[in-house]
Amino acid sequence: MERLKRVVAIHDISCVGKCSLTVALPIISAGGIECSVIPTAVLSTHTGGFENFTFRDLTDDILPIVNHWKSLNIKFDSIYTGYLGSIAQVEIVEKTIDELSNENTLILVDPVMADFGSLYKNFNENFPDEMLKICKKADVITPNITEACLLTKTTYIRGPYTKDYIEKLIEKLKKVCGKKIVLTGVYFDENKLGVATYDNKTQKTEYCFTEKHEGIYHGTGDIFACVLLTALLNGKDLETSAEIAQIITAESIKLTKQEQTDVRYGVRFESQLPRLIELLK
Ligand code: PXL
Repeated sequence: MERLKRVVAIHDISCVGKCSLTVALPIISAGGIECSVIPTAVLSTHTGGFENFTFRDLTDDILPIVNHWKSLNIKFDSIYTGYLGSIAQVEIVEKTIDELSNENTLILVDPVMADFGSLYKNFNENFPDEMLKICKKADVITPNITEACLLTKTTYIRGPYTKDYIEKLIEKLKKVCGKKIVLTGVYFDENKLGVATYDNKTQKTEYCFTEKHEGIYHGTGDIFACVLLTALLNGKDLETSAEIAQIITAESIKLTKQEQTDVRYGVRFESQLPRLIELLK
């Protein structure tokens, strides 16, 4: 039997709202990969669209968890970071990556901090510079356009985008961080939405699009990154992994749109898990 691969997902746990660890655990497990976790904070809900959410910071628990694991000699095939609650926490996660990785560890950093041109609630303007430091340690980064602009100090513009704008943004990202880049939220017209991938192995930029659905859907960046990582760990190349992630994310959005529920509660990814398993074969 093949050895079971193990990821450590370092994110908050938003108890309701289907993002961060509540999507990482089911998706990564469905993909046949063990998902260990370091919860960075516990929130009653995510911070997008809800008021009065609780926020329990767990920064002080991170290094003791890492030290305990080191005493047990636990090894990880991959480290996956997402939403981090403060600059101090990013510094500790940077140390965690150093402690838990070796040359074979696949490090995926999703620089979760902003969308639609603005930083999320709770972050200040110095946060992107700190996030850049862990992006520099990553093998794969998955910024959306706003995050890519913040990491590269580029002026954000709303789409539709031109190929020239997207490829210049990728050029800038290549210079500052990330060996493999998956830029999300790319669209050249109002019908199709997708991603641009840059693979340092092939040195090629490729695009992958699906049908575009109007609206803001929470947690979709996390779903995308979890599927991408799972596909990469199942041996798929970057382009194929991005394509699988784009399909699963877009289909989850489509189902949510059909259901017409309150979108703050996240998208319907659950029924896509069998399809994910199929696509990973
Ligand atoms: O989906 C990203 C995310 C994760 N965690 C928390 C968030 C968000 C986005 O708003 O607020 C707490």
